Parts: sequence; C-alpha cells; structure tokens
Amino acid sequence: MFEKLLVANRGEIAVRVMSACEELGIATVAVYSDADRDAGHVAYADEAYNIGPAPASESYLDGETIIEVANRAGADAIHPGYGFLAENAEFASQVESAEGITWVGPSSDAMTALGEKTNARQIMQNADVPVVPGTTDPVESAAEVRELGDEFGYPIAIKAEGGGGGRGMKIVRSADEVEDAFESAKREGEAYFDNDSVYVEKFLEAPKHVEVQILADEHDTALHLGERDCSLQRRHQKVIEEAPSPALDSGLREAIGNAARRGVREADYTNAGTVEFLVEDGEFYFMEVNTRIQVEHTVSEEVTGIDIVREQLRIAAGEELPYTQDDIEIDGHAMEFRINAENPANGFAPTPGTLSTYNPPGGLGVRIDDAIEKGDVIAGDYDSMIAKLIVRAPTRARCLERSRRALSHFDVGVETTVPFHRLMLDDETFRAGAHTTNYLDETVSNDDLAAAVERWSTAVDDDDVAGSDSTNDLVVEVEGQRFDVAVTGDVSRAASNGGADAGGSTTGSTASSTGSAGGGQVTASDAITAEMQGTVLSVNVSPGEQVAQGEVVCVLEAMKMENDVVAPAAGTVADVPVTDGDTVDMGDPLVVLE
Ligand code: MV4
Repeated sequence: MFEKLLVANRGEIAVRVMSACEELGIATVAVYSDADRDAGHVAYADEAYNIGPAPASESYLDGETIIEVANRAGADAIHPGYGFLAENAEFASQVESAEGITWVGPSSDAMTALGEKTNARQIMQNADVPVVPGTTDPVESAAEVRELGDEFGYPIAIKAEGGGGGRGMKIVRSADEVEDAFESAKREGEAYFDNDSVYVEKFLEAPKHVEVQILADEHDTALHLGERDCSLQRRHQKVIEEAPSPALDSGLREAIGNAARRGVREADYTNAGTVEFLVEDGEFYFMEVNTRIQVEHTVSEEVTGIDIVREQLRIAAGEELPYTQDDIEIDGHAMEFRINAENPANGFAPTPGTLSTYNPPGGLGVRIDDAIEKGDVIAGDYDSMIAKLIVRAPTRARCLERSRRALSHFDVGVETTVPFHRLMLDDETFRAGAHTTNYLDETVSNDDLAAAVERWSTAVDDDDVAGSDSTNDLVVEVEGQRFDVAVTGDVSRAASNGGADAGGSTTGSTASSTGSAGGGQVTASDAITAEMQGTVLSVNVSPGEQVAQGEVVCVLEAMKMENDVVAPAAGTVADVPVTDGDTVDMGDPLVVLE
C-alpha cells in the first residue's frame, strides 16, 4: 500500500479521499491555492503546499506544479478527486511516467479511449451494450446529418466528440435546423474540448439518467455496485441523486449492471468508474463513461456498505477486490442532496459570504461530507457546493421522511439549495420517482422556488435563531411549555421578526400576541399582566428601576410550575402592584413599565 498520497483537489472530496487514507495508514499531502489557505482540506492533511493563485488554471489545473510538489513531498501516489484534472488523460499519463508515483484512477489509455465519444460507443457495441441509435464515426457535413435525420426520424442530437455534461450538444427538431446546429456544435466542441468533431444520435425526449458504479481491479475482476438515479438535474447540474433507481425493476437492474460490467471489461478499464445510461420505455442506452470518482458515489456506498475510495486506493496499489458480484447486495435506499451556496429564488445565483452559522444535521442514517465550518468564507473562486447531505433508510419512503427531518435541521447562514430540496420532498412527481431529466427545467416554476426560499431560507444568522442569545425574540415558558415568541409591532420595544425555524414555522411555534411573556402579558398601558391565575413567588424589581428587555421581573407559580415573567422591552418600572405570596387572577397587573 502507498505511504504518502497527494490529493490534487480541494473541498469535500479532498477530505473524503484523505479520510480513506487515514483509515489505511497512508500519510496525506494537500495542495491549495491562495484562496484556500484556511480551507478544510488543508487543515485535514498531514502536510500542505501552496500551488498558486486562486484561479484554478493557475493552481488546481497546473499539473506540472502538482507533480513537482508530489516529488518534493515524497508522495508515492496522486488521487485527482473529481473535476479539475480528474479526467485529463494527459495529466494521468504524466503521473504514470513520473518515477515512483502511482495514478489513482484508470490508465491514461482507457481514459483516452472512453473520452472520445464515438470510440466509447464502438467499444460498448462490441461488448453488446445497447447504445442510442446513431453514428460511431464523426459526421462530416450538414448533408450527412440530414440523411441521418431522415433515417432515425427527428429529433436528433448533434454531440461533440469530446463532449459531456451537456456541453457541445445541439438538439435538432427538423431538417432546416441542421445547418446552424451542425456549425454551432462544431464551434462549441472546438472551444470547449479543442476538438470540432461531432456525431449524431437519435434524441430521446424524456429519458431517465441512470448510471452504474463500477469497480475493476488489475486481476480481471470487474464488479458493479448497482445503479444511481440522477434524473433530477437542473441545466445539466445534478441536484439530488439516489440509489437504487426507482425507475428500474429487478430484471432491468440486473441487465444494466451486467451491461456496464461488459463495457468496462471491453475497455480494459481498471479502478472506479461510472457507466451512464439513458432509460426510456423500459429500455436502456449507453451514454458515456465517467472515468473518475463522482460526487454522488456516496449513495452507492450507503446501500452497498463498500468504501469506494478505499477500493480505488487498493486497486491502484495492485491489490485484488475482496468480493465477487454475488457478495454485493443492495440494502435499503440512499439519497444525496447537494447543499450549494446558491439562491434558488434568484436563478440559483451563487451566494458567497461568511458562514455566520453552520450546523448540519446528524443522527440515524444521516451522513455529511463537507470541508467547511462556521466562520468560513464562501468565496466565488470555485464551485458553489459547500456540503453533501446523504440520507439512508431501509426503504425509499422512509428515506424521504428522514430527508425531510435532516433538511429541516440544516442551518447554514447563507442562502442555499436546502429550500429547493425541501420543495422536492413535497413534490408528488419526485416522491413517486417519476421525474425525468427535463422535469426541473420544464416544470418547477420560479414562483414555487421563491415561495420555498421564503419559507425555508437557510440565510439566518445565529442571532436570529430562537433559543440562542437573541435580543429580538423572547423565549417564554407558559405552564412549563416553551414558546419561542417573535416580538413584532412597536419597534421601540423590540423587534425584528427572526426567521427562526425550530419546528418548521418561520416565526417560531407561537407568535401571536404583542410582546407576550411567560405568565405575563403587556397591555396598552404597559402593564405586564398575569396570563393565568397563580401565586407570586418573587418580585425581582422595584419602582424606578431600569429593566432590560428579557429581564425576569417576577416569578409566578401556576399549576405547580414556576413561570418567569420577563420584560417584553426595556423600560423603567413605574409601579409594582403585587408582592411575594399574592394570589393573582388572569389579567391582574404584575409590573407596570413606562
Ligand atoms: C441525450 C439525451 C437524449 N437523447 N442524448 C445531456 C448531457 C450529456 N451527457 C448527454 N445529455 C443528454 N443526451 C440523446 N440521444 C438527453 C440528454 C440530457 C440529459 C441527460 C442526462 C441527464 C440530464 C439531461 C438533461 C438534458 C438532456
């Protein structure tokens, strides 16, 4: 096994990889940009090296510098995480050529072979894996595309050879759109991937996105860990992923898993990877292979019990997978919610800022993968994902319930995608598992998103959270029952309505009367009156005294419980008409303020 591994990445995935290293006794090396000096992955690592300025092109994408650091630190392996250099076959090849350093991932040859989409389609066809009807060679002219349109029937998709993730894809609905779409797909391919080759597929109108997690070792074992459903996407960005897919029956599940295994064997693929499929009308079609660990690998871990990053490391070190396909069982259901610093009510625009609070949920079946803490600054230099919430339960129905519970306890301090997720957990189509890849973009309205943020915003300061040292809100006990009271009305006696979210309501569990206090109530004459019949246990103030808002002015015993009566606002005590031991009726004045 390796002795020291460099993680060429940042954020939660860097910490995820290092935690697997820690369990295997491998020392860890972090790299970081100027923007990440105080980042979580730097703190987690055994050693850390600055590799340049904030822009990724000058730091996390600088493969040469990263390999230099690996040499300097004496690292014997590099794990790329996801994004950045993870699917860069040239970088993989440079690591493979570096003396004494192992690339934790598939061979650069396998990456190159699968990175060219028509080549990947050919490999899959050779392995008897169904592909979407289309070409396995690039198309050379618009006229050729029109012939294919006639053959398959419209709509068709023109896709960039080097593409993926929706970039460089053009949907064509009739022959007269072909010319423009062909030219623009070529331009995008050239711009994004340095490759203007394009090919054609029949376009499926409403597919599901189902992907199979693969593990393959260097000793001829290739296994699948079941599938994930990633159909809930917004503009090609996944937002919620789950395992297993609610869209597959056991027959289709077994068929798609076996197809993925055949495909990666054909490609001489090793390490972890994902084979992506489109599923429509009970049929599945190969789309592309992701040659990296993915963000959503977690849900497969939760339902199989397999630590995928650990297996990546073991495979790269030449060890054998310790299971056969029959050993792998799918147990229960898991969902991953990407918690992004984005405002769903504002077109999911990033919401950079300082985390005045950060308090993720925990408890049974709840996993948080993150690399941030309270007080951290969410800058705009990299992606907006600040954490992943992964929820696991015995069934999908219970996973939905548990996810509601977990999300309702996620305090962040900036606007996030939490309200969006809570909206989805109330959405009948999502709950039924019937959503396809176009569902979000076509169905969820801005009004719904705005209402969700209004109701469930996470951009709440600690100071506004009921139960903390708030100056604006009152916590009172009435007959022993606790109430979080938002003080509204006359601003001179207090007031902002803190958006606390203790029990699901944005204004606390009760918030009706103006300046209500436990056992006492403020009337128009500024008298704090008894809210119930009881006995005065103690009077804590006398006329002329200044009291602060929230200060206990007297204690009233009622129904065998002591209730603190607090001042609803700061003021001067004008009169105290009661004394210790007095019996009072509901509505009797206790303390008069001026
Ligand atoms: C498709 C398709 C329908 N038919 N190909 C989008 C990203 C890129 N990886 C491939 N994509 C698609 N390819 C054919 N022949 C629909 C999509 C697609 C999609 C796929 C997966 C998840 C979300 C999506 C959203 C829009 C379109």
